[in-house]
Amino acid sequence: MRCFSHVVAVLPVLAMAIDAMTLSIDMGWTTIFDEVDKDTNGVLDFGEFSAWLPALFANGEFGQHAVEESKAREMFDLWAREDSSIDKNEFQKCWCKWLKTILEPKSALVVVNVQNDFIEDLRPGYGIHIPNAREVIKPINQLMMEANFDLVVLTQDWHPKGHVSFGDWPVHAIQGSQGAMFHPDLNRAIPHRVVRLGAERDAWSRSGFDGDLDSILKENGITDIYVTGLAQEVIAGNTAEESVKRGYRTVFVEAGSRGISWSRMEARKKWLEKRGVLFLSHGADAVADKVQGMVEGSDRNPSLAYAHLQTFKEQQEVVEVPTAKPAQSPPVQIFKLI
Ligand SMILES: [Ca+2]
Repeated sequence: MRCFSHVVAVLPVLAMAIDAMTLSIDMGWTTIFDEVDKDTNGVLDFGEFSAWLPALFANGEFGQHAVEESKAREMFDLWAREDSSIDKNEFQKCWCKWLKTILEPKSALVVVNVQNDFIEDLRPGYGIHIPNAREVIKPINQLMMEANFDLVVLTQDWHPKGHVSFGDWPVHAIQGSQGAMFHPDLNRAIPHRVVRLGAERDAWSRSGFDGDLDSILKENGITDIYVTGLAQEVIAGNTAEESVKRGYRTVFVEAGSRGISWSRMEARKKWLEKRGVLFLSHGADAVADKVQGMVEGSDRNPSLAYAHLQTFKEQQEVVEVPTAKPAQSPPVQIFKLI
């Protein structure tokens, strides 16, 4: 009862101090910890942690994303380790590895191969014509103009004659040819980087990461990647797969993508979703607005945060630390988060 009366005394202040509107990276982890620790006992229990999730996973200024209890529990357990509470050291780690990215992501738009040879029929027998591919240009231009990305990267297939892929695919994107150029309607007025793919005769261009995309993303401290472009189930899909595998929070923007085979696209989508890629299926008119909220950190999607958590789990190592008297004491296990 002593504890209860204490909570009642401080709750009105705490309730005002932390919500979706006020929560920001500028508060710092110690302030946030103190706000979430309602009973001021110096650790966060699951009740305190889950009560805070609606503010953390805000959907714009006034809404919130639903979080399944099992996933909330998984999020809590990873940082709490084995004692069912998160102390300050654990919360600091949670902050550095996970919360900072949720509150203030650094986002890159990766536009895959919006080139003439995938869209226009310039020369008989050349190019891989993707149905309705021209439709991707308008939403991609809107994304570039309206969502405030930290970085925009355009990938470009750039093959020499006799490229290794020409056995499996029609000849396309020959270096310097009109077919290899970006579509003339694609906006290139905003600052962007270009990553060329498959420029060596024997170099496959399976995904955007086969070029120097990864080093450009790392140079810019990118945490979140929005993949779009051509073709959905081939290089764009492979780029999303590689992105999530490398630990980036990965979003696939369907409005800016088209594919060759509907059934393969659907299968590819399901497969990528299982691996943590978040698909945005908003129409061309709504997608830039949606993405803008995510890029600026006011729309904080729990699916991305959950997928991000899975990469920590995969990286988690058990390090055996020898004790001073190994014969008498069992080794201490430290769970190390990379
Ligand atoms: Ca507490």
